[in-house]
Amino acid sequence: MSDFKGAMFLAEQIAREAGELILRGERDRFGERPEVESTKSSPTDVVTAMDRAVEDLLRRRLAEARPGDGVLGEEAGLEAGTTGLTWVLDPIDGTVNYLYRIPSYAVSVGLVTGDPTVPGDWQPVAACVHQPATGDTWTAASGEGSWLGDRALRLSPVPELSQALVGTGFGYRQQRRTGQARVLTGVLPKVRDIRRIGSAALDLCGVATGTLDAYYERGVNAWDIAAASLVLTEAGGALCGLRGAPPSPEMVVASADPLLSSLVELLTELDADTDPALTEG
Ligand code: LIP
Repeated sequence: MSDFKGAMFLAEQIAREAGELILRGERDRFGERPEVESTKSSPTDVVTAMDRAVEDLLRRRLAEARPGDGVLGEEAGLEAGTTGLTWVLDPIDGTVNYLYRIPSYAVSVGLVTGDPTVPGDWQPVAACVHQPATGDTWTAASGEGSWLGDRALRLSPVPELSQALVGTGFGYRQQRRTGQARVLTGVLPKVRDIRRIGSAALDLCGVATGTLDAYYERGVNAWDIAAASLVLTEAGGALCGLRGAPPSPEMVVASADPLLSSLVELLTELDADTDPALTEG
């Protein structure tokens, strides 16, 4: 077995264990909403106790299994390693869905080469995105393929822009959202429809699986996309930014050509990556 496939199986094992922890928490609360522990970039950008507990669990398991690797997690930041490989973790991608008990949230575990804090400098090599509420599990290993459960993924031919179902998302801050709403008014009349699923990882896995045709969003971080981007590229899709840039917090666009190029062209015309809220999350 290749090293990347071994890492993929580890990612799957710990993401599933994290999923069980989340579901146990749900059962123990008997349908009550989880408690918000703190907020980050805005009062609606929440952290729950479960975000922290899941990240702690993932970090513990990785320290046991692969002590030399670095770890970058949404909640606890970067711990540098010595192997040139870094695990990039989003313990619950789609935290607001989790808070409201909407099933569209996922545990995202990716392994990357390069520096995951620098857009364009990192490449995912192994990945698992696990959706605890449905049991869906996407896995991928570089050069080996991607899967939903045991079904190998391969993108179907993409429709033209006017027929495309496009996923997107919105940041947590008011100014960023004002810019995203402006861009949305330019995109919505040009596509079949828009979906706001609430988890960037599930959006990208949706494109890989064919439940979305494309996805774009401004303001996503490496932990939101590291694992799912490999699921998509191994299924034959691609991700990019605008104006030749790599995917970054400024913009991530995902699909396959020719739809990807059409959406990039439209978003570039709309200056979707250059509104004044550039640095806002
Ligand atoms: C969230 C995403 C969501 C996006 C938000 C945010 P979180 O991640 O995946 O789809 O629109 O901007 O980044 O905060 O739930 O981990």
